[in-house]
Amino acid sequence: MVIDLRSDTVTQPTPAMREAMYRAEVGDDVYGEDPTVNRLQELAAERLGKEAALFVTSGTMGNTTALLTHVGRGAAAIVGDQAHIYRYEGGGASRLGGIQLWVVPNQPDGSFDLQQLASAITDESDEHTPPTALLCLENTHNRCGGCVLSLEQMTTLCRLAHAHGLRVHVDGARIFNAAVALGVPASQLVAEADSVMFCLSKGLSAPVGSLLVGSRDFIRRARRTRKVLGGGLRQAGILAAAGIVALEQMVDRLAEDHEHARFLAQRLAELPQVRLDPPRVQTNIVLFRLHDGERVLSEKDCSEFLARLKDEGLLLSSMGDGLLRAVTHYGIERSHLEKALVVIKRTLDAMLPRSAQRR
Ligand code: TLP
Repeated sequence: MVIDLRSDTVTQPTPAMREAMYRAEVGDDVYGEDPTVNRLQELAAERLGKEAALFVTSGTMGNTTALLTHVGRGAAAIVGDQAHIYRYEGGGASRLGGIQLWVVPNQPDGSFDLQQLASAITDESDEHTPPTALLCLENTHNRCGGCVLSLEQMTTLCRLAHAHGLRVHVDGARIFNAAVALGVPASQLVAEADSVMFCLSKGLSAPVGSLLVGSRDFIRRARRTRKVLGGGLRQAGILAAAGIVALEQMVDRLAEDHEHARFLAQRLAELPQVRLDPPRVQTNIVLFRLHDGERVLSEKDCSEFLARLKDEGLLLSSMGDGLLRAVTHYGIERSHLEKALVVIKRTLDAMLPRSAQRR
C-alpha cells in the first residue's frame, strides 16, 4: 500500500459521498435549475456568512473568477510573493483578465508587513502606475507551511485595504483548516472580506469542486465570468451532492489531520538531517528541508530523496528550492505516519550518513 502525503487533494470520496452522488436530484444549472447545486450554494453562503455562493470546478477557477470579476483590465491586484494565485495558477489573472499582479513579500506566517502593504497601494493620480483594485489574502497559507492568519490579522488587513478603497479576496482553499485551528467559525474569520474561495476537494475529501462566496451582486457578476471560463455546468448536482456531505460531515474531523501533522513534525525534527521548526506547524501541512551536516540540500538532491521514498511506497511533494512537503488528510492514520517515519529515517541514514553520525 502506498502512503500518499503529497497533498490533501489525493483524498478519496467517502462512502456517504458516493451514496449522495448516486441519489442526487439534478437539473440544468446554467438555467439555475439544479436543486442540489442550489442547496450546496446556499449552505456554503451560510457557512461563510455571505449572501450568495457559486459552485466552480476548482480552486484555480474560483480564484480566477474572483479576480476577473473584481478587477478591470489594466488594474492591479496585490498578492503575496508566496501566494498560490501568484505561483501556481498559470498567471490566469494576467493572461485572461489583463490584470497586473502586484507582488508584496509575505511574512513567514503568510501575512504582510502593514507598511510595505500600504506603500504598494496606488490610485489613479499617477499615470505611470496601474491603480490597485484588490488585495488577495491566503488562509491557511500553503507555501508558508499551512500557517493560519488570525482573526485579528484578517480584520487589520481587510480594514487597511478598505480604507484605501480596495476589495479583499481570500484564497481560502483551506479556510476550514484555519477555522478549526483557531476554534472560530469560518464566517467570523472572513467577516470583513468581500469574497472567499474555498475548496471541497482538499481536506474535505470531495472529488471535485470549490465555492466562491460574496455579496449577491458580486456572485451575479461572477456567474457571468464563470460562464466565459467554460464553467457553466449542466447536471452538476452529481458533484455538488458530495460537496454537501463534505460541509456537513468532514469539517470537524480536520482537527485530527492537524494533530497528525504535529506528530509527524515533532518526530521529523528529531532527525539530524531534517530542518523543521515544529511550532510553525499549525494545520495539516508540514514543510521541511534536508541538511547533510554542512549545507542545506539542493532541489536536485531532494529529488533523489523523493525518488527513493517513492520506491519504498511513500509519496511526499516538493515545493521547489529544496522545500519538501508532507500533508496529512482523511485516510491517513497515525500508523501510516509511523511507517512513513521509519522509511524516511532509513533513507536519510543511507543517503546522508555523515549527518547521521552527528546524532
Ligand atoms: N494547491 C495544490 C497545488 O496546486 C500546490 C496543493 O496540492 O496544495 N489555493 C491554494 C492555497 C491551494 O493550495 C490550491 C491547490 C489552490 C488554490 C487551487 O486549487 P485547485 O487545485 O482546485 O485548482
